[in-house]
Amino acid sequence: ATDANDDRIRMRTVNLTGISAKERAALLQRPILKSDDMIAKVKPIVDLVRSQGDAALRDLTAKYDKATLTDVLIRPPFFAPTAGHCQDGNSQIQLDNTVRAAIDTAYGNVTRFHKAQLSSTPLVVETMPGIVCQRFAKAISRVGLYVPGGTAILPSTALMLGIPAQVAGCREIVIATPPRPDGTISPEVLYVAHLVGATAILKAGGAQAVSALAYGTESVPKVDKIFGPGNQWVTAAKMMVQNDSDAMVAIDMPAGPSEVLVIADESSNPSFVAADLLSQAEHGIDSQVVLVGINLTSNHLSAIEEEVDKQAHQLPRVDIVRKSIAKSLVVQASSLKEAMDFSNDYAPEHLIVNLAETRGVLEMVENAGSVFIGEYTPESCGDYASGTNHTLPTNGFARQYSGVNTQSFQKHITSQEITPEGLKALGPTVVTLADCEGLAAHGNAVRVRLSALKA
Ligand code: HSO
Ligand code: ZN
Repeated sequence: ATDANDDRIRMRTVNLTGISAKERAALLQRPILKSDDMIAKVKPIVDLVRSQGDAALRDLTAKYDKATLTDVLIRPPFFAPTAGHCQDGNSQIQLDNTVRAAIDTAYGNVTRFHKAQLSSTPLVVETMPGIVCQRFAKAISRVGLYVPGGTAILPSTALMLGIPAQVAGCREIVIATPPRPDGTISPEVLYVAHLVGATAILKAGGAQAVSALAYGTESVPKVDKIFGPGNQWVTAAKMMVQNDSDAMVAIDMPAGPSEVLVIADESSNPSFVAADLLSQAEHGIDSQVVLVGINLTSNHLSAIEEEVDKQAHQLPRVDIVRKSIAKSLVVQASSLKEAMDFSNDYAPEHLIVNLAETRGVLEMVENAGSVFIGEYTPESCGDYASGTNHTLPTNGFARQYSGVNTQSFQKHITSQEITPEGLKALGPTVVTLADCEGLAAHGNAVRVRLSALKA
């Protein structure tokens, strides 16, 4: 029998005050990713693409994406500005005008924010008279951007990865994304590829795409760094190629399921809080959603829970939300400090601060991928169009990783130039340290010059 209550979509509630350290630690846990198992599963795929190249990509794309490809890789133009349609090889694909305008607005904001991050002027410091040290940034030459397919198409991810690559000045920008069953790429992704100046689109997803980017194939250029979120297969393949010295490839960060932590007090609008929780919960069944209430009355908490249940049932992705909300958590804190301590220990990918008084809160944030302040700042704005990047550290990695930014697409080179006077001043220090390490040749490189200067 199906009772109406059986279908209620509700969260688990825990009070922070008075719980044991062990119970608290358990609340901070994410489900463990069994990366060893996954690496064993992706290895044959990675190896196959490495040894068989395009032929393997074609077979795997037929198998997993049900698409028969003529070309595994397409080159620009991806958009014909005068005709106004997108282009995938010989196919012309229409893009909705409203969507195009929305992509343009997002592109403008995200570009403005990422241009401001460019470290274009070299850093020059005279550390001692005659000793000039410099640091300057150069773009990583060839980058691969993974844009997931699967349960949702994500042109926004193409923007979030493509814009910093373009701003940094990367020479080769390859977007990898699984094709649609007819073998084409969605017009939204084609249009973004055009805007960000992508030099190629690889029609493949999963571990096979990662392998092609890492090693290159007959048609796919090998890249220097691979970016982007993906499922467990993609993540495991990225970890694998990063550890293979033959591949000589870097990755952005270990990616896991999306997360949001919302801090709310009695002033919060229950429907806003519920909508924010659900917006992350709809990403996938493994999305992590946490609400930290500060002295919420049981009435207010019930109102939020009612809203979660009500809004969830109206969502097209209710089946996904049902599973992710079931694993989510409401934590009751008795002060802002207690709430912030919990959030900092959890290190969420997204932190939403929905409080009557938000002044000073940002300064209290120690660990978070990106922070959303005030009741009119939904995370969705950052996901799509406000300017910040949405490729952020998950799984507690906000403790040590930054989200993707312009500098993720650059490396810094240092240089120095020393005058004879500078060498006279610094040389003896270097000679002493070289002798102390027993590295006489190092010392000699200074000694021969100092003698020449004396002569
Ligand atoms: N919230 C996701 C990004 C995204 N949202 C893409 C919508 N589309 C990152 O955790
Ligand atoms: Zn999102």
